[in-house]
Amino acid sequence: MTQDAWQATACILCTCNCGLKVQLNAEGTDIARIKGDENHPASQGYVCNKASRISYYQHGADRLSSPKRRRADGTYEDIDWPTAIAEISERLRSVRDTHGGERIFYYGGGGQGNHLPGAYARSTLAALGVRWRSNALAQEKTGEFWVAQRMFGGWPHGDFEHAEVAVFLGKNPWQSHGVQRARATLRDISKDPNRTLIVIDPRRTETADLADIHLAVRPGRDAWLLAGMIAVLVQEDLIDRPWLLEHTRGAEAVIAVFRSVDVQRCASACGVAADTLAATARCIGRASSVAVLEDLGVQMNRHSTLVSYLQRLLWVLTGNFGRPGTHYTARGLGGIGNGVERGRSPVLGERIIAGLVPCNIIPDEVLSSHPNRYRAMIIESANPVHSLADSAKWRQAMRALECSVVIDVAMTETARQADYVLPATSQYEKAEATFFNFEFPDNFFHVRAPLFAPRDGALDEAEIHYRLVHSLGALPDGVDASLNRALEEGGREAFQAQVFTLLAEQPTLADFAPVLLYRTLGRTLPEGMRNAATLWALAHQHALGHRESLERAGFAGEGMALGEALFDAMLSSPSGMVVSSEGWESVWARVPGGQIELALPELLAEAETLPHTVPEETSQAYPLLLAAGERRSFTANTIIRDPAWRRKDGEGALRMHPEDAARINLGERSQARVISASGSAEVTVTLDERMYRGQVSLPNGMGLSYAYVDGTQRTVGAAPNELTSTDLRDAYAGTPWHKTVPVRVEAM
Ligand SMILES: Nc1nc2c(c(=O)[nH]1)N[C@H]1C(S)=C(S)[C@@H](COP(=O)(O)OP(=O)(O)OC[C@H]3O[C@@H](n4cnc5c(=O)[nH]c(N)nc54)[C@H](O)[C@@H]3O)O[C@H]1N2
Ligand SMILES: Nc1nc2c(c(=O)[nH]1)N[C@H]1C(S)=C(S)[C@@H](COP(=O)(O)OP(=O)(O)OC[C@H]3O[C@@H](n4cnc5c(=O)[nH]c(N)nc54)[C@H](O)[C@@H]3O)O[C@H]1N2
Ligand code: SF4
Ligand SMILES: [Mo]
Repeated sequence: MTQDAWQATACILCTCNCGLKVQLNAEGTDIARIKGDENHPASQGYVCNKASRISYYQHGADRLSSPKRRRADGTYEDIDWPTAIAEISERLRSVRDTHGGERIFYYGGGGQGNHLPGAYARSTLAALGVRWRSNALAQEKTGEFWVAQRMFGGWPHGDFEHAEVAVFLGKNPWQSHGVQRARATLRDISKDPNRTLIVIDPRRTETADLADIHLAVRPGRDAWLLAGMIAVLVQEDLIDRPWLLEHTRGAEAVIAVFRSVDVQRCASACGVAADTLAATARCIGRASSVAVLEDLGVQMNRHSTLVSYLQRLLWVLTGNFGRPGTHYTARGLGGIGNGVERGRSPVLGERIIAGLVPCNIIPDEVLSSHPNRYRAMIIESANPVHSLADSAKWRQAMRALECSVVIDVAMTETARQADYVLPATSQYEKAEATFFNFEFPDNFFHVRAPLFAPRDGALDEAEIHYRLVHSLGALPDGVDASLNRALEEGGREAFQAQVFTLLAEQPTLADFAPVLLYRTLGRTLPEGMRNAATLWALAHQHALGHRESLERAGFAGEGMALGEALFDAMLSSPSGMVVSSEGWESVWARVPGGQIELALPELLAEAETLPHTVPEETSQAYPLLLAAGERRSFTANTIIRDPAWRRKDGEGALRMHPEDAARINLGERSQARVISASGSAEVTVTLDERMYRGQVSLPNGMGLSYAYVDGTQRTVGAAPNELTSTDLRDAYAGTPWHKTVPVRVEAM
């Protein structure tokens, strides 16, 4: 490919994964030009201000290029791959043989732009008998998943492109996206006199600037606001009774509760005037279509699971599901959003939702003396020491493990606590894809080809997991040889037949399919695409289960040929493609029994008592509430480590209302100390009259220790989880209350 040709890829800085077109420099070592990809089926040429900065990810000075082993003094030495794989598999095997594979924990598996590591890890976990795992979804979305699963049998999303009324609850899409082409969509709604944009957020955000109605809810009190709004709908009979009768179960129980909820009490608890609250409820009740999106402002907050339930009642009671402009469940290739509850965690006995241990309890389940504690950990494509509550406790937990392994592209805060660090190729050096595809009626998928040659010393996750599984002796002899022979002699058709024969003989081989596909089929894929081999199984699964939606998307083929056609299209659609196309009837077909369950007893009971309880979130020692981890124009979790990528707010200032600041004699750019019950951090203050009085905020993803090329190591900004606590968490899902951490701020 000539250097001035435009190559397709994607932005990896948030879940939207907007399609990009890039031109490389003459040497092919860096991106020279970058623009949105018009051919991408979802983003359609859209990008935000962050996309042009992805080179900072690719060229980070602390990228890894050799496996590393920790020395007794906490420094690291480079070791070669064979040594690393042999030692790691030996030590993990020893934990498994002595204490059982269930004592080995797996964390991560993907970030905002890459979900293939987790797919390959399945083989390693099977080889070791790993049972317990988690990832970032269990510190934000599991409560929502649990509620949605029980109500809808899946995770509904809003049709914001067509909704008359759009509601953003604890969500600032102007900065954080979460819907495709967010800024364009927000502007469209805002400009249209027939549509209404409602933002519920203590802060007057950039999104709130565009809103018709901004409810500046008191921090942590959304449950009261929503309960009050539902009560208005019920008490003024703005609910859709005929629709409820046909499409839901349990409406009577819900109506009975909210008939007696005191709106006035709810209003005073949440700090929104009763008439404003009621007018907003009426706006929702009278609209022809409503779509709602909740996010961290409520998910990382008090009563988060209850709020996930109440916000759904608001739009289900008014009939806003299963038709254009309302809500749908999507038919994507991945399984994100399945909120089935199964079992309890092994030490503290907390609820397991979506197969994930609540993030907030992981370090306690390591540091415990309980015989079922986790004794080893594999962490891949995640930085939990920085991203999960209570970094100090996490560091302690990491060092208490008998063996810990981090697979990452960079030397992260988590890597610095691990026994072994394994370097992965970057997302622009291998085939990658994510499963964050929630669009409807057309759902897309995007397999990206690499832009650059792999960095010396780093390996694709597929290869890392293959080597681990092989070294653990978990692959039965002759299996890859028989698959390779089938491929050579009879192509894909013979390969399929051999896969079925093998699976019929040994069903447990399914767990090793990812690494086996990589080692066999992967060799036949175009240069650079081997890391995508495991998608072959997914393509066939999708084709077998959803032939009709695939055919509507334009695919054809009898029997197994349909899956092959899909897989081939995945590898040869550089801008992504539509993998399912459906009508609204399929949304209803996915709701169990065709009826939405409205009465979730424990949450309904809590809603009933809510107006009679008014909590105290602050105290004399900690009079302010910290929103620990706000999305700003230059934050992207910890994906980019070089602080130079930020065009503004370089040090991640503490935002504070001028009146709160004046009370403790702080001015613009004052240096201050934020102190919580768990820790403290030094910050630069910025005065922001958009803030709610009493709430201060720090951005997410700051406070990374960055190794500059000149050999110095510096940290810019405050790491939010030095201040958070594992104990401040939701009663149902264990998700953290990061938006309302009690703190005090002192001048320095
Ligand atoms: N720029 C950028 N975009 C990102 C990311 C990033 O790092 N940077 N990360 C991505 C990820 S992983 C995620 S999960 C999403 C998160 O996306 P968002 O949830 O939109 O992000 P936040 O800014 O953390 O929180 C949203 C809002 O919650 C508000 N809030 C604080 N307290 C309360 C409260 O008590 N009630 C209510 N109703 N609101 C409250 C804050 O003022 C804030 O505006 O963003 C994604 N997009
Ligand atoms: N206090 C507080 N804490 C928060 C938040 C908050 O708002 N407040 N936000 C939370 C949210 S919503 C989320 S989603 C989490 C995110 O936190 P994490 O799930 O820990 O994810 P990231 O910070 O995105 O880190 C991703 C890691 O993957 C590595 N990586 C990048 N590309 C590759 C690759 O190709 N292969 C491999 N193996 N590794 C790669 C990066 O170097 C980085 O270390 O943070 C959470 N933490
Ligand atoms: S950060 Fe911006 S450009 Fe990148 S995927 Fe998200 S919305 Fe798209
Ligand atoms: Mo997230």
